[in-house]
Amino acid sequence: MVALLLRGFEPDSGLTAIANKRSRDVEKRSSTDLKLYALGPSICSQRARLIIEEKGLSYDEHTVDFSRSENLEPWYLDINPRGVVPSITENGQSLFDSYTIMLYVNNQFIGPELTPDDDAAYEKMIDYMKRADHFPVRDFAFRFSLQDDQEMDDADMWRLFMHDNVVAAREKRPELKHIYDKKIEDYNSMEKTATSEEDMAALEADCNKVMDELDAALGKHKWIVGDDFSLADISWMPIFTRLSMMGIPVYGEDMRPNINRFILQWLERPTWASAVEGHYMDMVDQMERMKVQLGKNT
Ligand SMILES: N[C@@H](CCC(=O)N[C@@H](CS)C(=O)NCC(=O)O)C(=O)O
Repeated sequence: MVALLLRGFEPDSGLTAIANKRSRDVEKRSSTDLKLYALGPSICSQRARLIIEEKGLSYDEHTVDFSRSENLEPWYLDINPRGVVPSITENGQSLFDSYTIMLYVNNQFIGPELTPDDDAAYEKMIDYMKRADHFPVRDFAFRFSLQDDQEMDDADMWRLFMHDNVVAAREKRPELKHIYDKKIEDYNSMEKTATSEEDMAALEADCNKVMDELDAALGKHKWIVGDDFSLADISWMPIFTRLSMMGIPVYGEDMRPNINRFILQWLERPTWASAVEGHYMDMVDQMERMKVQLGKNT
């Protein structure tokens, strides 16, 4: 029934073009029926939830149940043809990709302005957002999960589980093979990178370089591109914290102290509790179901 109701959304129907406009050139309005499709603490979901909440907008959230392959169902692929989170829908239109969602929500709606007016600062913000978007957190997560001496191997289980589910979906709906095949290819490439010493050393070097750059930027002003909070800050915070949670610390009192201060500033923002911390447990049931399916009952 839900599938029938949602069919007809037009993914990306011109909204990306609006997202890419400068905020000052877009007339602001209030939101009406904004809906977020997300998965708890996933980095990209955090970004989409954070922009909506930082703007002070009301919204409904639907937790996409990956453990039941909801992301692979036709109704969700109508909204997000990549079968990933996050996506937003409003008034019969949908938009995906956290980078685009952040720009769009900031541009469209009444609320605090989260992009700098100054052209040079704006370009810098876009550059930092794109680099955050391409940052290979997944590869670090899978690499970490492959180490023998750590217990939290959830990331690799997650990859295997997702892979199996896409294969099953492809058998069930061969007409969507073109979408499922791309996902299978993606999961396979992830495994290759995580098991290659060379690839991981290169990723680590890139990671250190960008972290040093961000620490230096934060040594000059309160937030990443200036003294005002911006979309660049929303883009990077989930990466800093996720790497730390995975045992790859990139900041601390004695290590990149400016990023450390940035995180302490973040903890003061009300959206930390509502859009980040409050969603850490959203995946517990899904992880349990995944372990049962993989025969790894705890
Ligand atoms: N560039 C996209 C990436 C979306 C993405 O990969 N989302 C992850 C969660 S952070 C996901 O849904 N992964 C599941 C999968 O790869 O099948 C964005 O920023 O929205």
